[in-house]
Amino acid sequence: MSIYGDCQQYLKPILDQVLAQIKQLNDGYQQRTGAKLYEHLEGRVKSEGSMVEKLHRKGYDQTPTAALRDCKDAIGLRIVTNFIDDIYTTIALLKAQPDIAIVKEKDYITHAKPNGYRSYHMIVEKTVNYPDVEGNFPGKYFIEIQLRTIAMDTWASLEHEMKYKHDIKNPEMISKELARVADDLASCDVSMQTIRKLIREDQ
Ligand code: 0O2
Repeated sequence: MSIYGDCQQYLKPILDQVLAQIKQLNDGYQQRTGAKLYEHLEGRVKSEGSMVEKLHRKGYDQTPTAALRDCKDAIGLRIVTNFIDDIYTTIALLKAQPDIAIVKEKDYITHAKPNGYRSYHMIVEKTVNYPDVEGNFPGKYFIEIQLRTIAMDTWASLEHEMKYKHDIKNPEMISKELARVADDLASCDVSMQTIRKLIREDQ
């Protein structure tokens, strides 16, 4: 029996639908402006094992309702952009989608985490032509969307890898260095955006 119960069968199709929807937004934007919204887009359904572990860690019941309603990242997307501006343009386009409601937003770009982590997180609720765990039809499913630049993504990947290495000799120094690099990368993101603005003003 899946931790997602009968809804397990719908998670991958919903992920595929939302990926296609965002690709379509990008196509439309590209046709209008000649520029792309994002560099790449990826998504996953949280594995059964990770969901069971997360429910345990958060003190939730081991039930499909807890996995799909208390935890809101069974379906997750990451949108990686070239420039900071593109993140906010993408957010505005997502907010205009009639089948997507915004549930929660966290702007770790304006307010970076103390360790240097930067990213924009959204929990959205998408209405779909499948039943949901509460028996509604059309159903509603939460999706976690993380938006970040390539620089932020590179940093987060390295930092994530570090978290699972327990044999690091000088963890404080490494954390300090990671935070310094996060600030340097953030400053590069701002410079790159300024350069793009200057190029566009010239044209
Ligand atoms: P995975 O395997 O990436 O899905 P939540 O834990 O989601 O219930 P919370 O604490 O509000 O709720 O989460 P938040 O702050 O929105 O962050 C959720 C996800 O963002 C994490 O997922 C990471 O993917 C990413 N993230 C947040 N903070 C950091 C950080 O400091 N470094 C890195 N590398 N990634 C971060 P999970 O839960 O780790 O699981």
